[in-house]
Amino acid sequence: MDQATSSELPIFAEHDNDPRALAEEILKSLTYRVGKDASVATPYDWLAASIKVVRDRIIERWIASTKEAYTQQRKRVYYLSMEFLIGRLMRDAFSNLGLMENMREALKILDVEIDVIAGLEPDAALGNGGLGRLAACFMESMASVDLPAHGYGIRYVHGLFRQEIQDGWQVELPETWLDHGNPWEFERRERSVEIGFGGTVESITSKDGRLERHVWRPQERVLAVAYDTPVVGWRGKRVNTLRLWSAMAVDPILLAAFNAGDHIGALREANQAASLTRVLYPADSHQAGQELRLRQEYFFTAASLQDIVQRHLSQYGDLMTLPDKAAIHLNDTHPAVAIAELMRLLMDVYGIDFDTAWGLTKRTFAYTNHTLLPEALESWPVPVFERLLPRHMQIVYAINAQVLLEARSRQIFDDEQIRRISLIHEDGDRRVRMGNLAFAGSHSINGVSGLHTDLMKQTVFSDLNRLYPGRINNKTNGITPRRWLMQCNPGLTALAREAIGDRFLDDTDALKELNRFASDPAFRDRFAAVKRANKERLAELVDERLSLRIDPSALFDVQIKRIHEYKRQLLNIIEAVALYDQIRSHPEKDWLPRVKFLAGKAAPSYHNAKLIIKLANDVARVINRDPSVRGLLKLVFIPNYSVSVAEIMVPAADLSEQISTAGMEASGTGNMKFALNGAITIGTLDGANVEISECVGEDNIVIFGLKAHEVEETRRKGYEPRAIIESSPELGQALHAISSGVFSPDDPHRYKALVDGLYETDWFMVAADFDSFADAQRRVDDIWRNAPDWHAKAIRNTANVGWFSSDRTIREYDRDIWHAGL
Ligand code: B1N
Repeated sequence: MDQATSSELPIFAEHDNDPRALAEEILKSLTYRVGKDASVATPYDWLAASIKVVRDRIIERWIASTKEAYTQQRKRVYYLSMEFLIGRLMRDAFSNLGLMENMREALKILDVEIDVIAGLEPDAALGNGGLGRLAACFMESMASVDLPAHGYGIRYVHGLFRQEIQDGWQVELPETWLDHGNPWEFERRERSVEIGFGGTVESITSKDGRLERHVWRPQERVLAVAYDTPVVGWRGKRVNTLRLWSAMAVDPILLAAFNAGDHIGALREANQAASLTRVLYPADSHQAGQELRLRQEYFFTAASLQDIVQRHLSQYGDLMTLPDKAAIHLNDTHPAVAIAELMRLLMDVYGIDFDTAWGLTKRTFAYTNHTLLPEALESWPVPVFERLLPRHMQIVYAINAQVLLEARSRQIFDDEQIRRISLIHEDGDRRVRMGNLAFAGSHSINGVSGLHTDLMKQTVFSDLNRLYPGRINNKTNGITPRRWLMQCNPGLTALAREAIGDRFLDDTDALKELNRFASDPAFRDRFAAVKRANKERLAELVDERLSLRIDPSALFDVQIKRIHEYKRQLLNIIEAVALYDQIRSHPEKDWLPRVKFLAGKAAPSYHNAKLIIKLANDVARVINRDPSVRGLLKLVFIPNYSVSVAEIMVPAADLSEQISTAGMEASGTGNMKFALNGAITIGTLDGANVEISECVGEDNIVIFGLKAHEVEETRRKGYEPRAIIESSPELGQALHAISSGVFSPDDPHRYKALVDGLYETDWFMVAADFDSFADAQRRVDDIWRNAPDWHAKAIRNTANVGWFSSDRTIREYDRDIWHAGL
């Protein structure tokens, strides 16, 4: 048998996992839990019935894991994140429990095709991009390495919008992932907690006039209801909990109003409360800024903290041991108000003095920074913060007083530096700086790649790093190899198992043993055949969705990620236009067939990002229809990019485009997924590309462009993109074609402002890197021309990126930050 047999994996003895027994169980589940007869069951019913069968096995382990953490008095990790981009869960559960092949057979007995029902499961898209997907990979890894952990977040009714492309433009439609119910979640009404907003703060003084306590009297209250989803680790070792909060009115209906005949009015408040968790903000790496967002942040943070404190007290009875038994991790600053909230609970509810509370808080919290982009650094206007969270505002001032006192007493900071350390930004409007709050209240602050962490120390946090040295550390991101190799690429997984055995399934570093096969022609052929099959599957998807035929033997060049100017999809498209020009002017040259794939969503309010999507579609329409290109170049924009789409595109890629302006992409994680699946990277020395290059070796990656310090220097000296464009005929011609309407004859000026922006400002240095990028692409062509060499390099990519497993990342977090005892 190709796949792991069930006997290799620890499955509960009381369950019979033989396909026949499973088939019977699915049928029973269909009857008694879905309430349908097989003769009328829809594919959705079969999906629900199958999930419930595997869910039973998960629940038992879930209970056992929870008990184990309790009885062993283990320290728990609490991962607070505004986003969890989990995707589909059924395949993950089958695969991690070693049930994949048996479930496939069981369903076959019932005349149900597993791939058909698996395709119906909605993607839980409760996140925008890398940050949310990282949280999902971490949840899976924490369970896999046997770390007791709880994820806390928001149960958005509408996850990230569905993208349609209409006439080449992005159109956003609401995502309705809960339409058919969600068999993975368990509502826990008994864990509901009340969350307050607004109101006033009362100072209670004792008879002798001493200030005793502050009491916050919120004006509004909303109920936070917990929904739990089990998270199964590899081989079902441990099952952890993802607890997502949903908002509900404290009073579902205002009886007085209802009885007075105002039936609609009686429901208004309930509707308002529930709207709090209705929708995910669709801005990636950009501060949303609206009050509703701050409400969401406080809502889920406060609910989670009440839950954590309550769990700790019921087990240990004393909050002095909180830092020994709980590590609370802030996934960026979105939950950073947690620091003020824990201080409030400790002081106002449990009567602990400020200094003791501050010590406990710092020992409990750790914070990960995910971006240095100024527009993404969160800060809230003091008036908004104060109105919504009056007590927290006082606490932030008290913390700030403490921090500034420490800074002044060090006598190494001038006034400007003190101003930068302050939690309150004071020029113009006064704002609460959430990054500074998170830094001050945490014992550990980490970046997500080596380069990013260095830049953090040199830029946004340089003063705080001098004040509190040693807090900043690096934890290079990772990806779960279960979803991003074993599940999405069963062909490559089977081939690797045959070649090097099963050790890599538990330890991705063992993939290194594949290195010796890079020079083995028979193995290369088989590796190439796996890639070919994956490319055929993607070609089918393109044909189905876009009615476009593409040749699976062409080089598949893939750039999939959020659309953002710093990620430079524009550089890629301009290069495609230049190549198109070249092919037409030199038809005699030995061009290689290439298909360029783009996919990704733009924030609905991000004008240039949406224009770049339109440009991609405009250019695609012209190139794909032009007979003079003879099919040598195709451009495909795949709509509605999602985790599930990535699971098909990543294994099918030959070339991975990681071309951000150096210094701007904190890490990237798509870069790791592609390399693991045997794509060669064309990229800048940005984020984790630097470390990928170190792991695979510079012969197995194509690096181009300015380095981070060069970008900095170029800007400092005064960057002049116009001069660069004028000295590069290829770039000049391509830009001229775009701005003069060659690709937009219906609206010739559509791209004029976009192109003018490149001549005048070009903040992301597209022009500066263009020639270097185009040269790098021709180097790619040269490697591609030599197929055995290409495949050898591709194999070396898979073999040498095992280090990017999120299991490794999580072990480092535990070793250096959480100390939960792995
Ligand atoms: O986090 C990923 C990194 O791999 C990416 O390089 C980084 O861009 C991404 C505000 C963000 N940084 N900041 C965000 C997301 C949503 C939001 O509302 C900021 N996302 C990243 C994982 O480390």
